[in-house]
Amino acid sequence: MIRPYGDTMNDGKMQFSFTLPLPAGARGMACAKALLAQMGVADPQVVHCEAMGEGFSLYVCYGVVPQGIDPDTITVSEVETTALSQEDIEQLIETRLGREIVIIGASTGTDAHTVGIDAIMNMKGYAGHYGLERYKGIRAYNLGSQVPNEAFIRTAIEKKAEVLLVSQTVTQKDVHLHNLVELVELLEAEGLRDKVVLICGGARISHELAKELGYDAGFGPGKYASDVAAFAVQELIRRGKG
Ligand code: B12
Repeated sequence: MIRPYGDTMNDGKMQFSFTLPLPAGARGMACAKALLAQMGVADPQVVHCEAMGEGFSLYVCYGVVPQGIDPDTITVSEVETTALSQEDIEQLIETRLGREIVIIGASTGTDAHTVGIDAIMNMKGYAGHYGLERYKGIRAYNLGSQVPNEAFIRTAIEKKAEVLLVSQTVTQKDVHLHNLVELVELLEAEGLRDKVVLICGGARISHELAKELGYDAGFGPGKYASDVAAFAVQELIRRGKG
């Protein structure tokens, strides 16, 4: 069994951060503490309280949780693919597919966040990892943000895209789920779903969620162009698209 680590191994110390619909002050701090106690957190402490606009306040608290976890009892769903470098991927495209592959990507629906999809696609890349536009053998089209699902599919057909990348950042009221599911339904209606490699990504996207929604893979924080390209290229090879 393992427990969270704060000062000493397995001491169970955790940090909590949340907002309450109360002005910053003594009542808010007391409520934050009481809430943690109700959650079974021992020795709750409010270490930071800050106003967040009128009538709202942010809290950072510490406390000790009694629970532990056995990592061996937890199943994890991860993209199962061999990690490859940009050079390995380019070589694989040349030798196994023997042609350029077309990839389109966008932040779809009402989502205006572009940094995630840019990180994966833009030539200059992100955190030292070049984006797909830089890869030999990949023709990448980044359609930007707030692209309606219908327009996304239209462009995919026009460009003969084999790999579709969807970025979803906003999760308020599960808008990302509705939007991602709608795209799958539209692709199915067009008879295209099985003809493309469909990948989604974003801060709250896991591979498990992506599979549940009908995607081939999902990528979250800490993933880069090479992770996506390695999966896409190996998936095309697996499907005999060489
Ligand atoms: C910058 C930003 C904005 C900018 C966006 C500008 C732009 N051009 O992108 C602006 C100001 C426009 C904005 C607006 C809003 N935002 Co905003 N925004 C952020 C912020 C600060 C950073 C997001 C970001 O750029 N992250 C960096 C990138 C690199 O990370 P990433 O997206 O996770 O991408 C990585 C992976 O997830 C993955 N990935 C991402 N996409 C894809 C796609 C594929 C195919 C693959 C394979 C991988 C992949 O790869 C990337 C690299 O590893 C976050 C808070 C935060 N610190 O995260 C809030 C945040 C995302 N925003 C939020 C909100 C609520 C909004 C607004 C609704 C606010 C409002 N009330 O108006 C609006 C929504 C507008 C809209 N219609 O979409 C919330 C979302 C909360 C939620 N539960 O949904 C956040 C978390 C802030 C918060 N704590 O409340 N926002």
